[in-house]
Amino acid sequence: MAKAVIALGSNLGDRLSHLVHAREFLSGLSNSPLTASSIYETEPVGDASTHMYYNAVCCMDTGLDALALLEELKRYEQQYGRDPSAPQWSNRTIDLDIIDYDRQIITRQRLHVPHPEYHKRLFVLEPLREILPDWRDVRSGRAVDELIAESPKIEVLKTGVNW
Ligand code: A4P
Ligand code: MG
Repeated sequence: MAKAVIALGSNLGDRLSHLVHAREFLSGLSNSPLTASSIYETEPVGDASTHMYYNAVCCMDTGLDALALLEELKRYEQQYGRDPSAPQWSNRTIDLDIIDYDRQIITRQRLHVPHPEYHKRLFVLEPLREILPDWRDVRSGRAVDELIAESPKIEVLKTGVNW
């Protein structure tokens, strides 16, 4: 069994319903109850994004290996309305990224774990710190508090939205 940390993001359409639906999907893949952060409303990072995001992070236990988990997430994204030919970083109904897989460093053509950019993205780090306050980056050993202090500042608002 492996512990996987998944980041969820949505900035198109009914963002709450996209996150709720994706959380149910992740629960179905997890062998124990999911740990989920609050939903954060965040300023878009990157040129192609124009709408505010809802972001969250979930931690799950999975019997799937890392590539099989990626396949499941990508299949779900496509079924659930992502256009696979849309430019990178464009607005999206749902984005599911593997932030961490059992503290492993994985460098495959289709899969990089930890997710290459997460350590400087407050829209991942803030919800991550909420559920895993003792988190350390497996590459650098830096604590999540340090990563947050060093990340480019963007607007990140913890919502009280029930999900
Ligand atoms: N891939 C490689 N490693 C991974 C991994 N660890 N997890 C490959 C998931 N996928 C991984 O990803 C493109 C390809 O990356 C996949 O086919 C997979 O084989 P994608 O999710 O289809 O495309 P993307 O999301 O547009 O690209 P990417 O690089 O994942 O972008 P990000 O990092 O997801 O950034 N601003 C705010 N506030 N909130 C956001 O959630 N998200 C983005 C997208 C930009 N700005 C944002 C947010
Ligand atoms: Mg992605």
